Parts: sequence; C-alpha cells; structure tokens
Amino acid sequence: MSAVRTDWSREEIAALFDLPFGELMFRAQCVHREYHAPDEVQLCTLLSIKTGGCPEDCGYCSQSAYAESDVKAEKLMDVEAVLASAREAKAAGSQRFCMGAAWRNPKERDMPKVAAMVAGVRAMGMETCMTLGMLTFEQALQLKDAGLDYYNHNIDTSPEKYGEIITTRTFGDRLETLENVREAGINVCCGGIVGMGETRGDRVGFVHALATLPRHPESVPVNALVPVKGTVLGDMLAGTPLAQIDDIEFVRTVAVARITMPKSMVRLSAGRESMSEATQALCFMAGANSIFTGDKLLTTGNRGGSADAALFAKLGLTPLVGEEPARMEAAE
Ligand code: SAM
Ligand code: DTB
Ligand code: SF4
Repeated sequence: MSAVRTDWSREEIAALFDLPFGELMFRAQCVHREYHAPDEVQLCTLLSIKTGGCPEDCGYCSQSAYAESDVKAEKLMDVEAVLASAREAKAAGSQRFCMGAAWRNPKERDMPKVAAMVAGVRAMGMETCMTLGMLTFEQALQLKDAGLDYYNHNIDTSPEKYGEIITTRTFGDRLETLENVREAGINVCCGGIVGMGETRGDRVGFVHALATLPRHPESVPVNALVPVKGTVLGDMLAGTPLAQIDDIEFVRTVAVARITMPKSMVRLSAGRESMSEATQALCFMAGANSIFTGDKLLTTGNRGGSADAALFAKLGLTPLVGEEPARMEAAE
C-alpha cells in the first residue's frame, strides 16, 4: 500500500508534476486503486444558503461586495426552504448536501439557524457539509454537536500567491479555522482553484500545503476558475491566453493531488460546465472521484444531472454509495 505521508517536499511534488503525462497517469491510477473503487464517483449537491454581499475581497468571487457582478445580496435562507432543497438533492441521488454562505464568519445569532439546517439534512440520511467562512473553536463545536460531517474551507492557492488573490484575510487565518474544525472532530474539505493565472510553482505550493497538513483533508476540491464578469480575476483574465487553464495541466494537478493524498476524495469541482467530456474522463482516470451534481453550483452554472448521468453511462461510472476511506471514525 502507498503510505499516507504528510512529509512531502516541494521538490518531490514538483518532480511528480514534471513526469511524462503517461507515467503520471499510471502512478495516479495505481495509487487510486489501492484505496478507492476506480468506477465509483461521489455525488454532492451545493446550495447557497446566504448569497452575496460578502465583506471579503477574494478576486475570483462573484459574491464579494468588492465585485461588480450581477449577484444580489440576499438574507440567510429559512430552514424549511433549505430542507426542501436537500430533499430534492437526495431524490436526485446525491450523497452529500453542501451549504455555503457568503460570510467572513458566521455571527452568533446565525448559529441556531445553521445548526437546525445541519440537523434537518442529517435526519434525511444525507451527509452534511457547510462552508461559512472562518470559525472559532466554539462555533465548530456547535456545528459538530448539530451533526455536521464536513466543513469546507479552502486554502485556494499557494501561500506565496495568496496575498495577490485575497487581502482581507491571510493564509494563516485559513489554517487557524482548519485547526478549529479538526479539533472539534469534523471532517475537513479543503482545496482550491486552478487557473487564476498562477505558475506551475504555485500549483506545486498549493498541493504541498495540503499534503503537509498534520492530517490530509478527507476531501480535496480542485476547482477550475469560473471566470465571472465583474470580478477582479474574471475581468483580468478575459480574452488572455490564461483565461482557461490548459486541460492537461489541470489533469496533472488532479493526478498529483491523488498521489500525494491517497486516501482523500479528490473532487472535480467548479469549472466542469466548460470542460470537455474527454478532459473530465481524464480527471476521473487521474483519481478524481467526487463531483457536484445539479445545474447550479453556488451562483454559477453546473453541467446538470442528466448530462452527468449520460457521461457516467458512457464511462461506466456509478455513484458512490459507501463511505469514503479517509473519513474520521466517530470514536476518533
Ligand atoms: N465564504 C466561504 C469561504 O470563502 O470560505 C464559503 C463559500 S466560497 C464561495 C467557497 C469556495 O468556492 C472558495 O474558497 C473558492 O475556492 C470557490 N470558488 C468561489 N468562486 C469561484 C469561482 N469563480 N471559480 C472557482 N471556484 C470558486
Ligand atoms: C469548493 O471548493 N467549490 C464549491 C464549494 N467548495 C463550496 C464552490 C464553487 C463555487 C463556484 C462559483 C459559484 O458558483 O459562485
Ligand atoms: Fe466571500 Fe467566500 Fe466569496 Fe471570499 S469566496 S468573497 S469569503 S463568499
């Protein structure tokens, strides 16, 4: 078995990126098969429970108050409306329901409502995930007590690149929340975005930061930037050769994440709407084994369930029904 290591050096990770493509894919597939069924892909559904008006200045995000996008600020949704949406997701075959809020951090007055959402979704027999921005340890405990299975909090890019993308918080702030989530016994979902005009070195640094966390995130979302008009990055990259990440480089990033974090679920997240089926197939072959289904992510479009069902049929993929190998045991 490939050992689960957290002592990867940047040089080792850079060397993986540099491998001939065929060799990289072969290694990623070997590692993948040690821990995962190669034909099973997890289905997750996203819902934006609080959209827009976010005080953070993330350069990629349509929901930042600094962006001039078409997204309008809305209030936190009612619990019942969230549960109705979760019911639909379950009926569509989704295993996990991920609720996202455009907050820097939740306020104390929001906590009872988000806790009720977690408890309600869990009672339907779905896994729960939330992404609400920064959390204190006490807030993480409250969510754990409500039954939260996963918390998504991305490092987004390399530590060096971080300050170019976001200035209203630091890479260290991100790590602090990740520690609070871990301490509270919640599974961690942490990844980032490729295609923000970063260098290969930044992609190495990004995977390195994830693969050397004290414990690998149980889920690693790899998003391809969805360029949104009115955002810093959407506007800056529009019409340039950097407007879309090279497909092969994207697949390489997925493969290196798979090799360095063998047990984790690697999620092919945002960006599938503009990705060819062939590239998506390569991502699955490189070890991606989770996707977001449905026709919407948080504020941008997604491929839609029927297009995905057709792709799964074409590729002989089936939705994952069992548990992920990296998931923390309740007793841990
Ligand atoms: N506000 C919370 C936070 O930032 O932690 C949670 C929601 S935020 C939208 C979740 C993640 O979505 C971000 O960390 C980023 O990685 C991803 N994301 C946001 N906008 C994106 C875009 N335009 N393209 C690709 N990924 C994006
Ligand atoms: C993640 O890494 N990707 C998801 C989820 N975590 C919350 C969000 C993608 C958002 C894409 C842009 C949008 O729809 O606003
Ligand atoms: Fe706010 Fe999250 Fe968007 Fe950043 S990524 S602006 S924190 S919603």
